[in-house]
Order: sequence, then structure tokens, then C-alpha cells
Amino acid sequence: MGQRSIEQWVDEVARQTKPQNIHWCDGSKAEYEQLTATMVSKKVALKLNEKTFPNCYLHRSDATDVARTENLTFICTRTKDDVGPTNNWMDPKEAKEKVGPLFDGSMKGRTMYVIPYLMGPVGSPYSKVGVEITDSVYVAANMHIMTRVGKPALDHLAGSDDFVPGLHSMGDLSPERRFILHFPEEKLVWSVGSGYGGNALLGKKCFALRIASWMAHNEGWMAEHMLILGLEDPSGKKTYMTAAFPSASGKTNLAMMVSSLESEGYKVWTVGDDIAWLHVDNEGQLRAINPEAGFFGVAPGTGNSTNPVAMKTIDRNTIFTNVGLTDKNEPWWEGMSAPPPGEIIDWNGHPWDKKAPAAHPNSRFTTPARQCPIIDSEWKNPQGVPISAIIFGSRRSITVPLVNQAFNWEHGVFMGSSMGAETTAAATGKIGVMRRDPMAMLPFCGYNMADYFGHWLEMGKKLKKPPLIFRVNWFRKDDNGKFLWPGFGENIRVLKWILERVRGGGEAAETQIGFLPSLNALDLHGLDISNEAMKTLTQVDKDGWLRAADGINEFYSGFGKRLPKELHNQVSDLRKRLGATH
Ligand code: GTP
Ligand code: SPV
Ligand code: MN
Repeated sequence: MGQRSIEQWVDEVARQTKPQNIHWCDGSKAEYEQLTATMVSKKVALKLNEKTFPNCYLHRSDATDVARTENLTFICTRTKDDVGPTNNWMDPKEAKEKVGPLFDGSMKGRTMYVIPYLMGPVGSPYSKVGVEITDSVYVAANMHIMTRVGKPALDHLAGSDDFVPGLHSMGDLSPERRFILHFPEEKLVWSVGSGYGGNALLGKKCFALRIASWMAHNEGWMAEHMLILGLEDPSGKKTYMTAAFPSASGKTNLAMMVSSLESEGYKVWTVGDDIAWLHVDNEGQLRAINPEAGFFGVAPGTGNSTNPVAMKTIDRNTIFTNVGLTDKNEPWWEGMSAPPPGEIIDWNGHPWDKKAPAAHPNSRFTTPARQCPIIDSEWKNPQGVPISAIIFGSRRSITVPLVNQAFNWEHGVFMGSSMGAETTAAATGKIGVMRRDPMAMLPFCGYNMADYFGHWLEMGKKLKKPPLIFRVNWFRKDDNGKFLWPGFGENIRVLKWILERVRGGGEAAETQIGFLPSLNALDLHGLDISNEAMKTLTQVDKDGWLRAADGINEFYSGFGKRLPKELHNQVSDLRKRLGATH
């Protein structure tokens, strides 16, 4: 944005949106209490059981506003080609003419919250400031948890006007008048007509991924949809890894995993669960910071058997969105526990009839990262943590093995760029549909993905010792549709092999698709899994990969001449290795 001060921008927005009053957020505890009290008095949220879930709230969003809306999300650049075939595009001038009027008087009778926030650790050269203006008290409260609000942001600005403005208004919540617009050329976000998660908490996907990926491309760093974890080995040494999985595909769970090999000394520590900002330091080492301060995690499937760490994180100071409610005034969702006795109110606020889930499949918790019992000691390190491995993963019921190591950086970029993924409830639309989701960034890359692939290739050249790249798949199914791999805490067995590979060990077979663990290379000690299942999980499905290569070629062809030639070469090399004859 041009060098406008926060005050000037706020004045301008207030003149247009006409709020009843303006609240400048300072990020204090007293302010958070005021926000939650307002949520309750305005019936935006219910207070949950103070004994068992102290300082926790339940918010029910509009029933048509429960997930990100990718079809209503646009990147607005002067040149259409700059957003590429995978993004929706609007001309910036037309976008402002069309959507601007939706903000006219949109805050009448409402409070306008001005939220200066810092993305990234305090004192980090990699952190950046955003300012969100919103008329939603729920958004303001969530931003308190997800980002560092107030002083940390103003201190970081140190009088400069270098902030990313994000204007958000609830509008009338009609999907016909819902737009999530990004203007990367002026680092500006406009969002209207949705109060939900990634559509409305503008620091998250809008700034920290879409706008940040554009900035990162220009400035030589990376903004990725990745968790960050530290894997402790028996000697106590930690090795840091990042992993990119699409929405609702296992990042939070992997980042907070309770290792089933803890008695052998392997333990996971959490640095971040959704977004990583990656920079090359002066020594040519890749380093990652978590720009966020909280977790906006998927509730369903989170329980003491799958993710006990998350359960301990969210038992206080947490906002729940679209989960069920028990007669003890506690939150409940599918996969948390057996349904408790007594009446349950579903996410719509009606008595649960058990015909549909009590919690929306994309119901969420918003919780402070500092409450995570295994938060890593380095999670606020201004320099970030050094990254030794990058993992790509997605839901693939067929073809893709449990784990597979790329031959080298370029092959790894190919693996990431061509990743297929089955869709989830995190975005509106059909669930379980296979699509290409490069680096899990399909909905989040703020520019032409061909250029993004080129940027990945360039970044590899700047690294003295590029992290090893892996592809994992916890979601392979058998003929009866059952998962072949137990997942969750057992995923440590795969991380252990990855660690061994990073250290130059770990037995592997060189195959057509990369290095696969040899039959005895994975530590399966104490795990009840059949040899047959393990075989399926670690072998190359030649026909499946030949079909995949066709799909990848088709996907790549959409980018025309802009696609880096290295990637074309990678698909034809893969086809050759698989013995393709045409
Ligand atoms: P976003 O917050 O949308 O970016 O999602 P995420 O990638 O953090 O996904 P999350 O860890 O919240 O997992 C989403 C769903 O997948 C939950 O219902 C989990 O229970 C389930 N899940 C996570 N890990 C595994 C696994 O290893 N195996 C199986 N079968 N399911 C898993
Ligand atoms: C995702 O969809 O990947 C999320 C949730 O992490 S949201 O913030 O809604 O984008
Ligand atoms: Mn996500």
C-alpha cells in the first residue's frame, strides 16, 4: 500500500463504513475479557462450563458460512497471467468498483475494531505487521488468540507505515455478496460477507499465505502451508522438519503427535501447525518461523486416543466454533469421545437427531499456542529453527506409498508440485474429490503457480545443504475402504526413518518414484500390522503412477510456456523409469 498511516486508513474506512464507534485493540487481557463479554451479551457466543472448560466459548456461525469459499476468493492483479490458471482473477479497478459499495455503510450501528497485529515472533527480522479492521467481535477475539495484537505490532512498525491492511465486514452474509479479495500489488486484503475462519481472520490465509507468498517471491523467501516440528532423538538432539498437507489432512495432528516410540527416546515438539515462513540465513541454512500465535484446529477426530496433546491444549481459554453442546454445557464433537449421555445440541443450535453429525465436519477450536504442553522451547526464537527435511503429504486412498524420498531437491519440487489430494470439509464443495494441490498451496498461492514452482527451484540453489524432501501418505485404503496405516502417534515410525535418512542412514531401495524404505527399514516394533498391508504401503504401483503421470501432464499443460522446463523433464523421466512406451 502507498505510505498511508494506520490513522489515515482507519479514517478513510470509517467514513465509508460508518460504524457507531471505533475500538482500537491493544491486545491486553482486559480487552480480551471485554471482547468475550460482548460476544456473550450480543449472543455471538455462549459461555461454556467454567469448571471444566474455564474461559471457553462456543460460537455458531451462519449455517451457510462454515468453511473457506475458494470460488469466492480472488487475486486482483493488473495482468491476469500473473495469477495463473489455478486462481480466480479480477481486475483491481473492477474489483474495487464491484465490491467497494458492499462496504458503504456496512458497519452502521456496529463497532469497528482496529487490530494491529504482528505475524511472527517478537524481535524477529522475519516478522511482519498487519492491521485488520473488522465489525465482528468474534473475529477480534480470535485475532487475539491467533496473532500478537497491539504493542508487539506497533513496536515492530517503529513509526513506519509498512503494514498489510485487511478490511473485513460481515456484510449480509449472503454468498451472492461474499468476496475475499487480495490486491498483492498494494498488499491489501478486502473480505466481505463471511465471518468464518480463513475468510475472516485476515492474518492467516489472506496475509500469511496469499499476500506473503507474493512478497516472498519478490524478496527471496517462502510462505508455506506447513507445520513445523522438532523431532527429539534418544540423545536429546532435536531435528526440525516442516510438512505441507492440504487443509484437514493432518498437520495439527502430526505437529502435536504423542510418539508411540517415546520409550525409545523419540519425541515430537511443536513449533507450528499450519503456516511456515522460511528464510535462507547467512550460512545458507533454511530456517522456519511460525507466524502465528495460536492454533485454529479441526475439532472432529480430535480426541484422547488420536491427539491427547490437543485435548490438553484446548481445555481452557479456547473459542469453539460450530461444535455440539452437551447438557453439562461442554463442547462435544464426533471423535472426541463416545457421545455423552443426555441431550446434545447440534452445531445449528437444535436438539441433535443423530441423522447428521452433531459438530460440523469443519468445526474448529481457536486456542493459544503457549498452552500446548509440548510447545517447543524454540518456537518464539526470532531466528527461527533450522530445517533438515521437508515433507509433502495428502489424502490419497490409492497409489501413493506410506513414505517416499525424493532423489534430490529438483525431484522433490516435482513431487510437491504434482501432489494429488482428496478434498476435505475445510472448503465448500464436494468432499473426497481428487485434485492437484501443489505443495498444499492450491487455494493459498497468491500468484502464478508456474512462477511459484520456479521460485522453489531457485530457492534450492541458494541452500548450502537443501533439506531432504519426502512424500508421505497416512490415508491409503484397502479394498474395503479401511485405512491401511494406523496413523497419528504411529506416524513417528515414518519420522524416525526420515531422521535416519537425514543423518545419512536408513535403508532404502531406489525405485522409479524415489527412495522407498526397504522391508525392514521402518521400526514397526510393537505395532500390529500385517506384512501384506506393509507391502502395499511400500511398493510401487506402476500402473497407478503411469496414470498419475498423465494427470500431472494435463495439470502442467494449463501453465503453458510459463512452467519451468525442469518439471516437464521430471514427468518424462518418471514415465521413462516406469517403462512407458508412448
Ligand atoms: P487445517 O487446519 O485445515 O489446515 O488441517 P490440518 O492439516 O491441520 O489437519 P488436522 O491435523 O486437523 O487433521 C484433520 C483430520 O484428519 C482430523 O479429523 C484428524 O483426526 C484426521 N487425521 C489427522 N492425522 C491422521 C492420521 O494420521 N490418520 C488418519 N486416519 N486421520 C488423521
Ligand atoms: C485451512 O483450511 O487450511 C485452515 C482453516 O487452516 S482456515 O483458517 O479456515 O483456512
Ligand atoms: Mn490450513
